[in-house]
Amino acid sequence: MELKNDLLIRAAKGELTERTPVWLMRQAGRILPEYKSIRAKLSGFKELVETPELAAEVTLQPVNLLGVDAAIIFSDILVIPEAMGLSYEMIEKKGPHFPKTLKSEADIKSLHKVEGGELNYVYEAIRLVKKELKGHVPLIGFAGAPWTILCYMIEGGGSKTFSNARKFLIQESKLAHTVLSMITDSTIKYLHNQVLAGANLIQIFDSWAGILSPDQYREFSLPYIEKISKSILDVPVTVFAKGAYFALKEMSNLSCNTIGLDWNMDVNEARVLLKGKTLQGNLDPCVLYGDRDSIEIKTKKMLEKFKGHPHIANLGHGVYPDTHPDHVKIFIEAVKAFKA
Ligand code: 1CP
Repeated sequence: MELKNDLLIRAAKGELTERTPVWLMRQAGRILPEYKSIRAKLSGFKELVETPELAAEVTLQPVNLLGVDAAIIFSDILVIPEAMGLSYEMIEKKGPHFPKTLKSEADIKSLHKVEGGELNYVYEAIRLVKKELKGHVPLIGFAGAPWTILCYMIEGGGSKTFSNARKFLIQESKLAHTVLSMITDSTIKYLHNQVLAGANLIQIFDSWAGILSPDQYREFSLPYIEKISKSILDVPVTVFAKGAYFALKEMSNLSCNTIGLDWNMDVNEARVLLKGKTLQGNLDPCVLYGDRDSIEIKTKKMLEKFKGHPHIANLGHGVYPDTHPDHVKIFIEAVKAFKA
């Protein structure tokens, strides 16, 4: 079906659009009372992710309630390790926990590559969302970058330093490459199926890019992101590598259309280093804790920095859970009012 609002797709393809498209990372869930009330009736986060009708419903909420220019499918990057044989639990107020983690070669031998069918609930949710959207706005599909997924498979949950995952790169670099390749092949299959189900754009989240050294990033992350990006031919691809300022120049060679910038990144520098790429971002999510005037002023200031360069407005990372939805709306409306 043809898209009625295709600003995101045109901007991703390098067009200077008549106004800047806007959406927020982590816009589905977390901040909306309407999400919280659905969530409260369920056994937990996983029930929501694995029930296509419910996942579809919360995917549509920010489109209808906030007026963003894209939907992003409600899921998690951790469905990939689960489909490979490492299941996760989502502990209330704490985050993900993997009862079994990767420690040895035997653990890795017990993993399997994703064939596709394991994640049918995601594809079904995508089909339902597409049906409901009726081409109103595009739908973004996503996955974690292999390095970020490996972090959780080794660490078993969130961490400030992911030092066990980084230790693994030092002590077991060969095994690390074996797992990274398996995650890459699984992710390719997964993302191809998301596109077949109707995803209009794919974003790859490398949330833990910034904890690697430039040499490690070049060895353990970029080649796998490139393999995934190169395999997606039918829709634009966005790569968001949090904290990877040191790699922006190399990222200009990735087979993707858009690079996401976090709020620490220098926009002027990124514009030069990433000439051929659309840029996405990069308002500090904390700006949304300010009052109306300060949100409007800072959003406008951010937009000015991208003027004349293909741009998709977003925050520099996911919206924080305690952000007031009205403040998110002020941000969205400020972008829509800006003369690009
Ligand atoms: O807009 C959306 O919220 C869409 C759905 C979405 C996305 C894109 C969720 C739902 N998770 C993600 C991606 C994701 N998950 C990332 C990459 C993006 C980023 O860096 O923000 C990462 C690192 C995760 C892993 C994860 N899932 C964490 C972080 C753990 C840590 O400390 O390292 C947590 C807390 C989750 C749980 C989760 N996923 C999504 C939601 C709404 C939640 C909160 C749980 C709940 O509602 O009960």
